[in-house]
Amino acid sequence: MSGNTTFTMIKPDAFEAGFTGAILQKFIENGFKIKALKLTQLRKEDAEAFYAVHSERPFFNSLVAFMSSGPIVAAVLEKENAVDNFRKLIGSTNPADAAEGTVRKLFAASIERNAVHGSDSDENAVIESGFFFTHFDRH
Ligand code: IDP
Ligand code: MG
Repeated sequence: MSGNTTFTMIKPDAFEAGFTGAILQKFIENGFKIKALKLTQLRKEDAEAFYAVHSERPFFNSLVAFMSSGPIVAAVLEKENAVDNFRKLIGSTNPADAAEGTVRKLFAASIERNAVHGSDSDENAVIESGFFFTHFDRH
């Protein structure tokens, strides 16, 4: 059975460009409820930990530098089948491949600076939410 929560970040490119309000509006319009929301900034070591699964990839150092370069907005979102529905809403990792109307198609500049994060599984949604929010915050 699929879960009803996912985790997202509005990444430094989209925050810096002033797209936070428009992106949150997209989430809400598409039926996602905001369960937790936080403006914060990752330190280099936070970004390394968050993206540890990608530590062997050639883009890792650049990704960590980018993700710690400025403010981000972290959120826990609720909808049925949240992980899959949210990944459909944000579109492909590379905005050049993302479908019309998706968040990355609308707001992302490049495969690295791709505006938003979305969890890839229910298990990771829980882990990633816990990275930014305590259990209490999610209720
Ligand atoms: P996802 O965010 O769509 O789940 P992942 O493969 O998990 O994509 O990659 C995590 C993040 O790493 C991406 O969102 C993007 O910011 C960055 N990234 C992924 N692939 C590349 C690449 O080929 N070059 C540069 N950055 C990349
Ligand atoms: Mg991913």
